[in-house]
Parts: sequence; structure tokens; C-alpha cells
Amino acid sequence: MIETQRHGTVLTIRIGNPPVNALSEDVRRGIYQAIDAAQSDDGVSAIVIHGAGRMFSAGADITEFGKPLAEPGLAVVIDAIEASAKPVVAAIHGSALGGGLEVALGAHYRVATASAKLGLPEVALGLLPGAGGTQRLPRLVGIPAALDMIVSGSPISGTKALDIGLVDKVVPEASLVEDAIAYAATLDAPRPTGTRAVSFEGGEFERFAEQNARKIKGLDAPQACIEAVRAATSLPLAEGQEKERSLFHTLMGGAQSKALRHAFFAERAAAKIDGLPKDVALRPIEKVGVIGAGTMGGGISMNFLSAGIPVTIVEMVQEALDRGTGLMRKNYEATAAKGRMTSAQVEGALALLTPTLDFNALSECDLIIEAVYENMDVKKEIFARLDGIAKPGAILASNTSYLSVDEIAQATKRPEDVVGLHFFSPANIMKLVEVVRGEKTAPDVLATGMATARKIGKVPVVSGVCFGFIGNRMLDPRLEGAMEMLLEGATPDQIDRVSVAFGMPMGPLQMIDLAGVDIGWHRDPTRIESLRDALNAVGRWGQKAGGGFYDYDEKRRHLPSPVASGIIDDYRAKAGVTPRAISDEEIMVRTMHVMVNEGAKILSEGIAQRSSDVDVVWIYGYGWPRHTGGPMFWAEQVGLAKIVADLERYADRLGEGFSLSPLLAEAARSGRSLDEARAG
Ligand code: TC6
Repeated sequence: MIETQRHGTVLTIRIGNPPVNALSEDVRRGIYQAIDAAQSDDGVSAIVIHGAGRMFSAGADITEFGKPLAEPGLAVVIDAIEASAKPVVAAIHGSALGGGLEVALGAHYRVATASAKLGLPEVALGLLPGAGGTQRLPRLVGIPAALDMIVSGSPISGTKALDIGLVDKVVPEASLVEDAIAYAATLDAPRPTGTRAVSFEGGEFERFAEQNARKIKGLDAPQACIEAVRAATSLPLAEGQEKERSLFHTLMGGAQSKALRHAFFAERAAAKIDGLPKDVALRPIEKVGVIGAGTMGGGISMNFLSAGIPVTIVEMVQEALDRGTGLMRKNYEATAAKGRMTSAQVEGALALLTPTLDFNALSECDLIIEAVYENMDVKKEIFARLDGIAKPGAILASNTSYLSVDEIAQATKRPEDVVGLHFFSPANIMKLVEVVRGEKTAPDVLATGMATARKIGKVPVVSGVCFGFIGNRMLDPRLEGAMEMLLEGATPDQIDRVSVAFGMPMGPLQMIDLAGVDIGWHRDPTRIESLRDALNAVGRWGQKAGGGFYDYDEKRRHLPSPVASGIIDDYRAKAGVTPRAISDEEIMVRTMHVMVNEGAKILSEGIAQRSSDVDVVWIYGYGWPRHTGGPMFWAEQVGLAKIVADLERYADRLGEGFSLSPLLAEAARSGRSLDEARAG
């Protein structure tokens, strides 16, 4: 785990704990002992700490969290580094994250490669840097830069770290350790950070809190991070660390951190495919074809272009093709205007795009993604046609959001090459991709679908075939519940407020307004059989039409709509419904609990591989608040017995289509988790 070596009078301490050099018990002890031994070794004049393999260190070993901490604790090790009478240099490549960066902060000098990533991402786990990071970083780089790094959790590059004074030198990766040793040999004294005063002008905290108010609202960790950094301005290191430790322990024991740590591991677990050898050979994906230049097709293409993968995009008519590519350019330029891309990058990405009306141009593509509208006949026709065009071994994917991938696959002679790749709108931004495993999908096709999604920066989750897959199937009862309560007497605002207060980015009715009230509408204004029909009949098709359940101002903020409420009142009267008061509790059950019930059915049918996959779908596809861990984790924290009791209490209002999931009922009865109950 820890290897030491002498280079003249410089001692190197190498952290070797694959895959990420987490600071597990043995690593901590090893570093501590090596530093300690060096103090009394007259042959050692200076020390270099570096990481073996891909990185310096990804920080504390997260798998040890929640267990009693084995000595020495990380803070003790870092204090020992800082107290070393011989100068210590940290040599950083790859990532130095969390406790990894805190180790480097305990060192007296830091060298890094230009591309190294230095960060304190604890906030993403609902924690704060609990091994002196909140105290040492502000002493080194000042309050604004420290607050930025600690509260955002985003890493910075070695180059940026040099700019803000976090590292002393940037060196080439090939000679990192060598250069660090040479540097260490020139140093004659330690330079502890902990005894420095923090440069502090006043007003920094207030400014920061104001600028970030929206992002950190309701979250425990960012607030605690700010409080800890503030302590660095008034307390000496040891007392500041004590304050930091106490805040850290409070966070660690809290519900938000538990949920966020679940989300971290859930995302990684989702990458694992049941029943597939880990080393299955992937098919190379060098050229991608996209059929359909609508909003989805364009958004999907942008992901590949941004990752440097050429895309051939096919449309039926020139006008649609031009409109689609024009929109892609507009989206890229908007990103550039925000400073997130240079114009050279925009042009570079678009240069990889080949727009065409010629289907045969797809013959060179390794992966072809169909993204036309939801119609089984149209999709089957396209796949039958592709069968004659695509090269052998090409992966044929559908972006369908509801339809059967198995039925689509039957339209070809190569159903084993067919897979679903369901992107979420806006496809260039939302991170989720449901990778739909058909009955005949070949293992390497599935594995390549997963790997390709990751390559373009997405979070892929495997789903089996069913109507709506994991995400949209759970969305259905949620939207249905909202529509029914609207009819029974609730206002759109009342329903949506419950979801927003819970932490969702928007409520179900705001979501329908965004997606289009008219999705799936029969387009006959004289046929009014539902509330949605009534809105559609007068052109209230949602945000795109200027209004739906809500009105919208020029900044697209939603406002209560007297027109919509008039339409709702009329429809209720015609339907003979006397409006009644509906409680927030009922709204919760009929928009949230019903999703958990559907999620449990999805699990018991084997559509989702594990309950945490369902959580990942909702966090990354629909903005479910990460700090609650996702719908299934949330339900298990609330208690499945309580969820079931709530559902049963409202059973007569859940509609004829409702039935309690036997798996949910069994897990609730036996006190097991859903995964355990499924395993039997
Ligand atoms: C902290 O330091 C607190 C300090 C205060 C203490 C008082 N521990 O992500 P990948 C596993 S909090 C244990 O796929 P990449 C991961 O689960 C910590 N395990 O790789 C996976 O295991 P699997 C602050 C960890 O190259 C494997 O390593 N640090 C840890 O895409 C590979 O991971 C962070 O929050 C860990 N710390 O990305 C950093 N990290 O193969 C968290 C990873 O069995 N880590 N694993 O599934 C990351 O952000 C990324 O892993 C990465 C590498 C950017 C370092």
C-alpha cells in the first residue's frame, strides 16, 4: 500500500491502493509511520508524497464511512505531515480529491501536472472536508477561492491551481516525481500552512451566500461548509479543526449525507450489468448515424459531436434537415455565449456533422440511432430499411420512450444488434440514458451501448422492455394522480407546490406544460373527454403555446391562469364533480407514493436490475432531489410499511387501475429492503 524509497537525501512515499488510492486504514497508517520514521533518519532531508497508477488520491475511503473509524484518523496523519521538521512536497497527477487534496494541503509544497484535477467534492456526498481542508485551503488561497471550491465541490486544473496559489509549480506528467524530488532537494525548511493568517477583507461570506442562495437552499452541507470556512477567519488552526470536525460529524449522521452517499454508489452500481461477463469485448464506435433531426435527434447528435465522434444525420425533407441543424448551431452558440465553449470548439463540433437526405449514407456508421416520432409502424419501416443499408455488426438503436424494442427488433433480420437508447429531453443536457435490453439484444451490443453512453458523458441505466421503461412507466401514475386531483378540486399550483417543496425542479402539471399538453392528443377540438382535451380544444397546449395549466410571462415564469381555472371549473361542472378540499398529504400519496408502488412492480418484473437503478433514473432523468437518494431509497427511509399504509388509506381514490405491488407489500410486512425481498 505504501512504498518508500530513497533518492539521495529525498524520501519518496508512494500511495498504492488501486483503483483510486483511497486513504484506507492501511494507507493512513503507512503514511503516518513513514513520516514518523523520516523524522529521526538523519539521511533524509526532505520528503515527496505521490500516488501510484492513475492518480494522487480520490480521498477518504467512502466504504469505511458509517463504520467506527480505525486509528490513525486522516486529520492526525495530515497534522503529522504538517508538523514534519523536514519539508514535505506533494506531487500530484490525475485526481487529488477530498482527503487526497487535504493530504496535499498538509504538505508544505505542492507540484502538479497541468491536467491534474484538484478538488474538495465532499459537499456532493453531503459532507465537508473534515481533515483540515476548510481550515487550510482558505489560509492558502483566500476566502473567495476557498468558498468556491469547497461549496461547489468542483475540481480545478493544475494550471488554475497555480494561478490561485494552491500549487507552487506545474510540471510535465512524465517527469512529475523526478521534478518533485529535484525540487524537494533544494528546500531547506518546512512551510506549514496552518500557522498562516487568513487574508480576509470582510463581506466575502455575505456576497457568496447571496450569489449562491438558490443553489444551496435546503441543503445541509453547503451551509456547514460556509460555517467551517468562516471559523478559519477567527480561530487558530487547532480550534478551527475542532469546529470543522464537529460540523463534519453532524453531517455524517444526517439523512442528507446518507442519501447522497447512496446516490454516489447507486450511480456506479448502475454501470454493472447482470449476467454479463465483465470483460465482454466492445464493438468499436467511430461513426454514428442519427435518423431524425427533430429536437431529440439534434440533441442526441450534439452529445457525440461534443465528444469528437462524427455524426451523419438523416431527414426526409431538406427543410426539416435545415431547421434541425440550425437549432443545433443555435444551442452550441448559446453555450459559447455563456463562456462554456470557445467558438473554435463550436465550429470543430459542427465540422463533424454530415447532414443528408440520403439514407444510404448510414452504411458507414457503427451505431445508428433512430429518433423519429413515436409510431410503431414508422419505426418498423425504418428498421426494415436499415437492415438493407447498415454494415454487418452495426448497432441499431431506437430512442423510443415507450414502445417495445422487441417488436421493433423483429422488423430486422438482426434483432441481436438492436438495443434501445432512450435519451431524456433536452438530450444534449440531461444525463440519463436508459439502455433498453431487448429479448434478443446481444451481450456485446448491450455493453457497447452502456460504454458509449458513458463516453459521451451520460449516466446509463439498463432497463428491460415494458411500456415506458423505468422512468416514463413511473411517470404515468404520477401524472394521472395529478390530473385526477385537479378534477376533484385541487389547483395546479397546490399540486405542483408539494413536489417543489419536496425538492423536485417542477411539479407534474408544470412538467406537462413543458412537454406539451397536446402530446398524444387526438386533435379534434369538438371531442372533449378529459380535462386535457378541454385545454387543448382552446389551444392551451402548454409553454410553447404561451399557456397550458399556467400562464407564462416573457421570462417563462409560470403564473396562475384565470383562463385555465375557468376551463377547469367548466369541465368539472359538466362532469358533475363537486370540488372538495384536497390535503397536501393526499397529493403526496397520489403523486409520489404511487411512483414507489410502480417502481416496486418494475423491480419485481425484473425490468430494473436493482432498486438503486430506479433511483438513478429519477435523479438523472427527471431531477429528483439527489439529497433524498431517489424514490426507492427515499421510500425505504420513510419506511415501506408507512408507504403501504398511506397507499391503503387512499386506496379508494387511486383509481381502478391501481393495485398494490405484492413485492412492496411483502417488503413492508417483513421489514426487508425491496432488493432483499425480491431476492426471496
Ligand atoms: C473525503 O475524502 C472526506 C474526507 C474527510 C475525512 C475525515 N472511496 O468513479 P470510478 C471506487 S470524502 C472508496 O468508476 P473514475 C468506485 O466506487 C471522499 N471507493 O472511476 C469504483 O468502485 P467499483 C471525497 C472509491 O475513473 C472505483 O473506485 N472524494 C472512492 O470514473 C472506480 O471509481 C470523492 O468524493 C473513494 N473515495 O473516476 C471522490 N472513489 O469499481 C470520489 C472511487 O467497485 N471519486 N471509488 O464500482 C470520484 O469522483 C471518482 O471515483 C474519480 C475517478 C474521479 C476519482
